[in-house]
Amino acid sequence: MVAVQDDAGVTSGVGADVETLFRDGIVAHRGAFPVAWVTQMREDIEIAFADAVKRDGGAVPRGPQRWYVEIHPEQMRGFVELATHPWVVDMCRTVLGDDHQIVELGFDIPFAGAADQPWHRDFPSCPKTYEHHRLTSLAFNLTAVDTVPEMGPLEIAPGTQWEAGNDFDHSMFPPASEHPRYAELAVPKLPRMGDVSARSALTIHRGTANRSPWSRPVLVLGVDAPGAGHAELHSMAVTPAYWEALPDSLRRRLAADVVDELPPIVQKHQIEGLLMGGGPSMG
Ligand SMILES: O=C(O)CCC(=O)C(=O)O
Repeated sequence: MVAVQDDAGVTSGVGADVETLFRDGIVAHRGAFPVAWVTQMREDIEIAFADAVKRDGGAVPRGPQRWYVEIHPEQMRGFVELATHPWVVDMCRTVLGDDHQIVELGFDIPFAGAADQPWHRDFPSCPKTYEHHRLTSLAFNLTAVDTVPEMGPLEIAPGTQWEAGNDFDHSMFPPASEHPRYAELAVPKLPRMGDVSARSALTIHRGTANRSPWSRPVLVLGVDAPGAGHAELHSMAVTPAYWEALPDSLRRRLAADVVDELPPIVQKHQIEGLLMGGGPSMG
């Protein structure tokens, strides 16, 4: 286990998890939230989805029967508990530094009939990561259901967060010739309600075909190290009263505009190669 020092000189309790994250590109923390809290999160996801899917650009297709929706913190009743959860805060501070910023809140929903996605990462890598093995952003995921294989779990190819990918289509989609290698590495993730994971969105991954009758909603909290630059892809906002009620420590970590009325979010972070269910390398 690595001993990780935070900026205050205190040894962090997440050293082993950080080590797993750096090795695999993903690490789970089981049972972080009560099931009742997750049930409420699911209700909020379903309300937000019903609203977003009616609006142009409200829900982005990520393949057949699969959508991504970005929301404002106020749309999720448990946002403060999530963003201030000690494991989440410790992982952010240890990996991204004290000045990290929460830049994105959203969710994926693969419904019954969702297909295998092409292997991909969510954005291009950068030399800091592939040359110096520094992670400049993290995605925290929380499943809204107990995942079973029929639901088409997220598959991840451990260790691939360090691949440069400069030859990938759009620097995000590895060539078809590499797919067997990722399939060989692939680990299906079967999280349960209450679990939270932290991953690098650069770790090559894909959602798989949902052959069950159930949807598999997954919340996403995106966090950047200073200068990582993902905030401009997102549009989080909060109302003045909500902002004032947040703990100081969270206000400092939240990249959100303070506005009188929350604007409906029109998605800016499209992954073009996933829109139709095939990556650029798949034609
Ligand atoms: O199915 C999942 O959990 C992840 C989906 C995904 O990777 C994406 O839409 O970019």
